[in-house]
Amino acid sequence: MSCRVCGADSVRPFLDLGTTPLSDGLVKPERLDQADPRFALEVAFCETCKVVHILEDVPEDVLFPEDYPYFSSFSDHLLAHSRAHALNLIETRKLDGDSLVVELASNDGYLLKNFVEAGVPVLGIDPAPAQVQAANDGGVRSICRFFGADLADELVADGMQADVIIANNVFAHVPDLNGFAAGMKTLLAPGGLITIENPYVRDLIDHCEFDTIYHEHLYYHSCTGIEGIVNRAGLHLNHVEYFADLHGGTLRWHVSHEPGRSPELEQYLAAEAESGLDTFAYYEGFAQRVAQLRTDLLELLTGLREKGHTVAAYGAAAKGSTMLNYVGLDAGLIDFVVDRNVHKQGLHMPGTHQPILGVEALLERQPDYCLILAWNFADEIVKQQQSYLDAGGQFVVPVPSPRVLDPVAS
Ligand code: DWN
Ligand code: ZN
Repeated sequence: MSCRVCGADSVRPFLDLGTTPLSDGLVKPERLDQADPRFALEVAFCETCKVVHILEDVPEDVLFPEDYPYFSSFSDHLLAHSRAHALNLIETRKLDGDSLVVELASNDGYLLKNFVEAGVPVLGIDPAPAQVQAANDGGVRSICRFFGADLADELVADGMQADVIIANNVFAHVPDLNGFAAGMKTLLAPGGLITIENPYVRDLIDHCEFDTIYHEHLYYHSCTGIEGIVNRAGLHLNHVEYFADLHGGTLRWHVSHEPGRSPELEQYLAAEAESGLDTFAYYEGFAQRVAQLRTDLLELLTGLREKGHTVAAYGAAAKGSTMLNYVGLDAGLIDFVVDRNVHKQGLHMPGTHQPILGVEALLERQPDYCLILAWNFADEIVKQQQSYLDAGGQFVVPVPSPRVLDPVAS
């Protein structure tokens, strides 16, 4: 089987999550009686370029349809993280009215708005129409396109070159990563900086975050893998930062036209070689651990139901769909899901079809237990839901191992 990144015939599957519905394919009420489209979801490791990726190719227009439901601005923590990044770039890169910041997968302008407020020209690029509309309505100049080598050539031909390119949570989503990286090389001005942010594959494996595997996420990245991809495009990986509290563990890679590795990056690369993250052995036992988590979570929730307790869930997250479908948490176990994103309310979870309600339903219906599907924001969510806890509700977190949160410690 040849690798989608480097073309080598050295791809070894290590986890099969079965045929699953698309994680952001939330179901409209009028379509509940129809079967949800399902696709194989199998993950593999390439022994040549060290990139972890899924084997199935779902067409981009199916993955990111007109009504793609994910809007970045529904997490305060993510907004704060993004603002800190923008303000740091403005200062360290000495950005001003003559600069240009381009964000690839800019969503609803959640991050670029910080540059606009500082008078720094921006361009957002995102394929989701509603998110691009929301960004433009908010004063963040955005275009509705998939980024790649062709669009980069168009932008440069129009006289654009970016002093900063930001690519957050998109380097996992792009089928043609090499073309995407080549486009970055073309678009980046001399002396410019690219920052790429994605969850760290080490944390996915170490903390059993298997639910972050879904069809939108074609790739699961390490420093070793990223360096190979950017080098292939004539770019250089220079530095890396780690954020433990974002999406279950996120790295921010710094890339430019110039070679040179920071001590932090040298440490990460050495640690990946030391731990064997760049070998198949690191991934071999993962499937068994995922199967064990499924057993444990099913036992925990079934046990609660058998005692007559009611159970709901918080966060109609893409990862939540993988969790519900792989573990088999159907509507008989989880009654409903609540979510702050108004674009998701009124729809149903893919495959298991629980209704997605506004967060107020948690207090109105006061389920005994609530499984946090958006566990990566558990702190933010629990803090908000003190009234639910005060009324006797309890939260369950599924990873790294299923457990009921101590209401007092929450
Ligand atoms: O790459 C991606 C990651 C970064 O974000 C995209 N494929 C889509 C998305 O994946 P996700 O849907 O798993 O992301 P979230 O942001 O973990 O989903 C959180 C869900 O929880 C959202 O639907 C919003 C909701 N939420 C909420 O209802 N109340 C979130 C917070 C913080 C809250 O307080
Ligand atoms: Zn490869």
